[in-house]
Amino acid sequence: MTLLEKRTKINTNSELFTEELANSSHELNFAAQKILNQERLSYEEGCKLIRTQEIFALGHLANYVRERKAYELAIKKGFDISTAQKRMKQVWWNTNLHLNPTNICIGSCDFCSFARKPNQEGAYTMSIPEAIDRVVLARAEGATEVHIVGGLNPKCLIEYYGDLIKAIKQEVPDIHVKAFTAVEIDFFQQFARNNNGQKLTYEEIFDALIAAGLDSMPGGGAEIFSRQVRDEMCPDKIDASLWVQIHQIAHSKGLKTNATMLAGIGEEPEERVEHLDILRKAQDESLAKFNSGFQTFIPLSCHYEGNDLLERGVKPLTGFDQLKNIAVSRIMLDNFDNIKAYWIQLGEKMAQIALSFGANDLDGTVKAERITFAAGARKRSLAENTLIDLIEGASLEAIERDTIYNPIELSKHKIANANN
Ligand code: V47
Repeated sequence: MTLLEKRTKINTNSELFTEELANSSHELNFAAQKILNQERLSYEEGCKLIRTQEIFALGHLANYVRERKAYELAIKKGFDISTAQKRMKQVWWNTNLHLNPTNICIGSCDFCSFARKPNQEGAYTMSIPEAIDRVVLARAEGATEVHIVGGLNPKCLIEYYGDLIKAIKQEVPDIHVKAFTAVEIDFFQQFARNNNGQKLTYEEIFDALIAAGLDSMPGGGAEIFSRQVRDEMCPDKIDASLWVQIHQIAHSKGLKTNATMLAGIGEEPEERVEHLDILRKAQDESLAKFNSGFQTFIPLSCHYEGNDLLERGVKPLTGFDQLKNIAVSRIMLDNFDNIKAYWIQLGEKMAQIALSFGANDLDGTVKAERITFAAGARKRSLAENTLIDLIEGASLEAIERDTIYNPIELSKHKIANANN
């Protein structure tokens, strides 16, 4: 019996298309064959995918991978076949608040329009009570997650953030705190000292933050791992190996984390595949060693207001590029359960189309996004019903989730609204 014959059939149109492609002379037949055989695509094969203009074929392949992943995850979790079949149609979203407590940053990332120097106009730092008010309000409106990231501000270190998280958990104990990029963790570590004046290790930083109430980590700060692009765009930023190391320390502590890739900052398409390859290896290691790992990959698209990247000749991503980034990441990252179409950066309509190109998550209501807004995004929040309509408009089923991908049947705020 060949591998192809042994494979569980999921009987969808995308599977049928993949089988036809595998048996054809189409330029992507190699990918279809490997996907059907559940074999991993190599870096070189990923490069062929990212360079293809065969967008429909790529989309079908990625959609098939998304469906099969959902099916297999459901079976692995002990659900029956009919539930697994339903899961193939489901797309996740959540009710979340983005909280950016400070935009003061000593970093110098050329693409960032959010950061301000301490005395620059528009520089801000929230007091803890001000930040708490925002979280309390968001919770009352149904948020189940607060996503906290900020600038590298020497006045906002582990003491400030430890107090902030503790206060959040005191006021709103049931909200999930997803906070701090690896870049911020590294920044805290540079300044943190114990009572004897000795530097804290990354492990100790995580222990302190987890004790304060940290629940998981977002995926920011990864940008593009390529050394050449980093040297040009964000030379001071931690490199790929330290970014990965910090996430793996988080995994060793049992935290789930996410991973991003910021495209459209002057990288070659092959450097995006290299980025995926690094993440795939890191995830293999984490899953083998720890009871945790990356949950979700989020391909980001650079925005250009307030930075000079376009003047410097950087080419913005096209719609094709954005869809290819979603599809190729879905195909290459075979050990990631979720691919997020971040509507803030893709726009609602492109994010909806991305759901047919391998994405299974739209992120959430977001409420008060500032980083992409500073760079020209025009919407920083979506109503729950709009998210649901986008998903249903793609003939998929919208499922509200918590941060660690448990479905939320009927959240408390909805019960409250229904009772009013
Ligand atoms: O780390 C900076 C990027 C990231 C720009 O983990 C820019 O669930 C576009 O990480 N244009 C923050 N992007 C966003 C982020 C994120 C978003 C949604 C979900 C999750 C998650 C994480 O935004 C930064 C940086 O890579 N960024 N400047 C810009 N001009």
